[in-house]
Amino acid sequence: MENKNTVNPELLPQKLVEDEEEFHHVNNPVTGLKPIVKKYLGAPTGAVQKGNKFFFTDGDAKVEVTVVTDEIIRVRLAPHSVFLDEFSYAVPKLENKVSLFGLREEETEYIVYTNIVNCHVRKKDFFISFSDNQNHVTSSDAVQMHWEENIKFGGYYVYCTKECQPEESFFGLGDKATELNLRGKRLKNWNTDAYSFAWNQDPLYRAIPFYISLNKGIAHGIFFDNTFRAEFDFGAEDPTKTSFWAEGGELQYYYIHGPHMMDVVKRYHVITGTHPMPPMWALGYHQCRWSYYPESKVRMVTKTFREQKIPCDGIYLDIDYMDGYRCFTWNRKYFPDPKKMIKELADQGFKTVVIIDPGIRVDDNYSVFKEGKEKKYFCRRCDDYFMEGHVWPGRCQFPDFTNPEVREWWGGLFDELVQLGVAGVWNDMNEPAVFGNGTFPDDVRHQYDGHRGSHRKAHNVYGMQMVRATYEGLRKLMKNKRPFTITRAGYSGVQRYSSVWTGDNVASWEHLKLGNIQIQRLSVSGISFCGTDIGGFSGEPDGELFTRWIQAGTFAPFMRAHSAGDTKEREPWSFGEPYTAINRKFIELRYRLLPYFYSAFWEHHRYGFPIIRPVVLQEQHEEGNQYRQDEFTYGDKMLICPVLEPGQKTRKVYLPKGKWYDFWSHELIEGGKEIVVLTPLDTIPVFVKAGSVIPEYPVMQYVGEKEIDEVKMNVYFTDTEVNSFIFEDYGETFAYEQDIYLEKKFVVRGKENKMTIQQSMEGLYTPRYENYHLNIVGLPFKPTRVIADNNDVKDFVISADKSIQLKLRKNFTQLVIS
Ligand code: MIG
Repeated sequence: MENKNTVNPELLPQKLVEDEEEFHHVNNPVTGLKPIVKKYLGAPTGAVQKGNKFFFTDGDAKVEVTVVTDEIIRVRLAPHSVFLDEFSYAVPKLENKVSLFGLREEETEYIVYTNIVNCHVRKKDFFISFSDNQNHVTSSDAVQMHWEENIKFGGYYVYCTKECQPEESFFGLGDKATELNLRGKRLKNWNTDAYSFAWNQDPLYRAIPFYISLNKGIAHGIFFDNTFRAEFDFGAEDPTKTSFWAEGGELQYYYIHGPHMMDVVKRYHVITGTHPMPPMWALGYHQCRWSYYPESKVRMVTKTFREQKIPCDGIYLDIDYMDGYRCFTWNRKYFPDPKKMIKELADQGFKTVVIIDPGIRVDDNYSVFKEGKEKKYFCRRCDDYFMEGHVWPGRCQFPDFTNPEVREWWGGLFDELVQLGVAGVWNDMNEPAVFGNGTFPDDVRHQYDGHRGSHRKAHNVYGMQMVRATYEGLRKLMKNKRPFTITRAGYSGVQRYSSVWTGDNVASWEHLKLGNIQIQRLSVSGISFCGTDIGGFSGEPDGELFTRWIQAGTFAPFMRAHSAGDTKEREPWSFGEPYTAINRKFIELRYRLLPYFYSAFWEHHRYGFPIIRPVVLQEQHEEGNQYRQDEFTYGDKMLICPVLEPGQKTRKVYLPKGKWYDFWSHELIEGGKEIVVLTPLDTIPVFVKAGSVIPEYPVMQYVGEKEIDEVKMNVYFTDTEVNSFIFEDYGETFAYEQDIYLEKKFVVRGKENKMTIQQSMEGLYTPRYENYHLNIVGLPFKPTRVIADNNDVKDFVISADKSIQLKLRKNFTQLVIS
């Protein structure tokens, strides 16, 4: 909390600028009239520094400017000088890593500066703007920060309005169901169960109040850390203005400097965190359906995977595994011996993931309810009644996951499931969703980690705190094993606890296209570990749509097929040939590329890179890229362009500048342009950047099926120099937190008659395998000599497709081919 003594007593009170403009939201509930006016900041009267915080006042309202890092500055507004508690679920700890900062007063403005950015506070009118160290202005207020008193609930509606430039584009905000570029849209943040959502439907299940602006090739980000109902307007109401506002809480935002979009995204991760490493199996294929029951059905499905030789790691139990939908119980009629079943599934390589809902059935004979009731863990209304609502189990009460004690309790409830061998937990309905009313009424109270509030404040974080409780509980119970969690609802920072799926989509081509945008958007919004229900949750895909979805899903960080229970069978073999064979080929490809995907995950976890990246993130300076939304890269080496239309025989693909290899044919193509690619049903456009080293595993039916005795390294010739990074570790423990892992770096250099590959490694992990199988693609000359660390390699083979095959010790440091 901010200390009152920081206000310079010499700062003279200034008159507030009041506007006669009428209040738009609700009438004054007492008088029924509209007398409430918007209040704007008056002119600042001076500046006071306290550590890395700078305070400005107009005599009544106060503004705090915090230097967070060299590139991140936070702004807060207190309408009558009293700031709210400094507490955020999104930002667990505000790191202060600034090399240099200070305050400068000039004739017309105050400037809070770091080495990299300046925050300008204009003396005339309290407009706030940001610039880089070349004095290039990146973001400016279009009006002063303003607010309105909220008579009904107390506090203020808070508003910030910035200039919107003619060519400015906007990205981020989580998984909005619309074009990737948000220019011209107005969008709302209020977590909503949006069954069968439509294109442009808003809001959806998650609230991620972070956006990236791109103006003339220069990017910055704004993270509006406010959990109340909030809206963003990107030039919709007025093309010259970008605004964001909320129905309560504090006007508090982080300005995140670029100029590269990638830097903005990475810096957003610095504030809100990244996904922990998942168990490697979680990057495999997951099969889900509402519902696989009874046990015989589960066994039939899993058996068929193995018979059909279609790889699969995750098998899901939806709500019917429970007894009357009571969380943490089993329906013994359907599943008489869950321990035995889960064990036998595990022996065949299947990890069992079970669903959990927040609604707890009101039933005094049910231990979870009894305990929650006794310990007062359930949410209550303003007059102390319990928050009751109907969900699957019937009449329910709901744990207050914003109470740390409740989270601890909830986490512990997974003990039995963990003992039974459950490997992952799927957190559903946590917007929270309630039949009838949709969600909780606003007056429900929450403990909010000691910063009490109503549901207006807690709604958007409820789901995140539920999955946090789940994750933290599992983490304790599973000892050193990595838990796997999936959630539907979330708020900024939810990535620290869970993967995310996009909710109840529809089996339509439009949804395939939309899902492809949603996962790109989630990725740049901090939530890299995401995917859509492959095939579409409701409705019936035909074989073609399902196969196109499997192909796209192969390159989604989270790959799960799911469907509603009232639809036809929906497994990869359900549509017959040729679909089954193509689905198999792509799921196998997913398993072949696992070490590459796993490395990209590490780059996310450790360094804050998004796993998949829209083209505009690679090439923000290229005109036109701000509208591309079909193609994306996975990591920085592979470019994917899913087929999103029925009957499509060819499609256009944009390749960023540089040289690319067609993944299937190895044809070398110069990028920086659109090309037309053949798209028969058994393929989608995939390209590999020249110079890449892409690690590959043999096809396995599940992670850990075989001991890997050789890793294939696919090396793509380049005539320049390209670095590749590969990450390896045990794949299922937290040993990586003790630095037990291996980071490998490959440097590939080429000339017309020579190619060298250098390898260096750092880390404490030693993989079990001894050798690489090198597959060198695109060599422009016929090699005569291959030298590995000064030794002649004799047994290399030139294949019919001119690629070079050779075996090499995994610790080689240099390979020269001439
Ligand atoms: O009210 O558990 O989005 O994936 O299969 C529906 C049943 C509840 C919604 C989820 C969906 C899940 C379904 N659930």
